[in-house]
Amino acid sequence: MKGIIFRGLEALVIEKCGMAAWDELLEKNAPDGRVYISAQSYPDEEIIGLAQDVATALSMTMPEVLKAFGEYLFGHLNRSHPTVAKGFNSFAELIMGIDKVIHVEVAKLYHEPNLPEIESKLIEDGFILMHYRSKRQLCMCAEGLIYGAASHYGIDVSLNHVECMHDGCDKCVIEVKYEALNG
Ligand code: MNH
Ligand code: ZN
Repeated sequence: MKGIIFRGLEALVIEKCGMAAWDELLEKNAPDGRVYISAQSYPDEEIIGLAQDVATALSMTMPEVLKAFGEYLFGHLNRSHPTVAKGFNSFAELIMGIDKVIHVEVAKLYHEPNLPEIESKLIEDGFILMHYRSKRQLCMCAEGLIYGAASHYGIDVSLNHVECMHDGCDKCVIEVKYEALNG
């Protein structure tokens, strides 16, 4: 996982719980002297460990933490790469462009990123069906990112996770229903 994702979690934890809390989490879950550099890769287990301890500290479940993190992460990614989302005029366009536009750009900017496969299909105005596949199984993070995108465009969204890799399915299927304000 790229450092930029860890930096997002770091910013969220520091904002909500303070610097001391983050230092403690880091000490427990990362090698001594760890500093996350956005473009560098770090073990996936490290972010899972950090998120797990955030969950324990806040009496939240792991899916709840990943979802809250994903929501925050959208703004974080957007601040780091302000031109990427500017290319989309609506929430729906952005969601339709995750795999073929956003993550294609990401693959140009980062060396060997580990990205999920995301297929979005516009079923009708206000309804997108999303397929998510990744060996990291961060589908709750994807849900959070979708909520973050919705709040960026000021629209209402409701998600229905109808199939999940965590239940043994080969992919996650997420129904994305959004308030159609001109698409
Ligand atoms: Mn994107 C990783 C989904 C928007 C840049 N992205 C991930 C992951 C998910 C994801 C889930 C975690 C890896 C995995 O599941 O295997 N991303 C989304 C969704 C949206 C999205 C659902 C919009 C909604 N992502 C964006 C935007 C940017 C971006 C906007 C940047 C401008 N994403 C990234 C980067 C990674 C990532 C960078 C990290 C890749 C890596 O760790 O190697
Ligand atoms: Zn899932």
